[in-house]
Amino acid sequence: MIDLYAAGTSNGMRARMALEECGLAYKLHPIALDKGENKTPQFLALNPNGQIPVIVDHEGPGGKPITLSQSTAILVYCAEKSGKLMPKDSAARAAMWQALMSASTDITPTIGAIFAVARSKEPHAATLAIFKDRFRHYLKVWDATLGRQKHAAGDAMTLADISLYAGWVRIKAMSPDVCEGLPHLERWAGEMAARPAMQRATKF
Ligand SMILES: N[C@@H](CCC(=O)N[C@@H](CS)C(=O)NCC(=O)O)C(=O)O
Repeated sequence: MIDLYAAGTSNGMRARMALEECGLAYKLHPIALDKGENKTPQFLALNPNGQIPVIVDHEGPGGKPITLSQSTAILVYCAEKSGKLMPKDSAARAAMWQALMSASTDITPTIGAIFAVARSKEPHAATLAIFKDRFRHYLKVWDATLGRQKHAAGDAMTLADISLYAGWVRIKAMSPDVCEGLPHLERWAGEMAARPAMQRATKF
């Protein structure tokens, strides 16, 4: 059994999506970020950064418990444990890493920047515009990619789809204006949304 500590943010959903899609048994422990539940001594013992998501796999490598933070590390851990969502073929695997990194290290931090500026006491319009433009550029490139192929990294569903979809769900809910006019992304997101594992993973 795996314990998952998470909230319904893109990073939290990303970890839960991986557990669900990989079919790994887990128990969700919701963490209320607005109440500071991520800053308690018990939580900081799991992740000194005080951030979700965190998993504790009581039957980790070698049968020993393992505690893991960083949503993308959790994605890779789930894929390796289950043998799912990471292509075996070297070229397909390289394509997966590229798409996964784009979703996790371009898309997700830009979402974080947009939310941080928008929620600040004195939101700076020009700074917000820079991050929204950057985000929009990434989405247009993803839209073109998904016009050529079924999934984020090619024909098969991989971890990259999970990472990208978690970001998409979050930004679509919070800032739908940035997501307009992207038909191929919408087609892909509709297919992702239809997956029962995704439906379970996005309900917090
Ligand atoms: N790079 C980390 C980022 C984790 C992160 O930023 N978590 C946010 C929620 S999405 C959080 O816990 N924020 C609360 C805080 O920093 O106080 C990951 O991918 O897991």
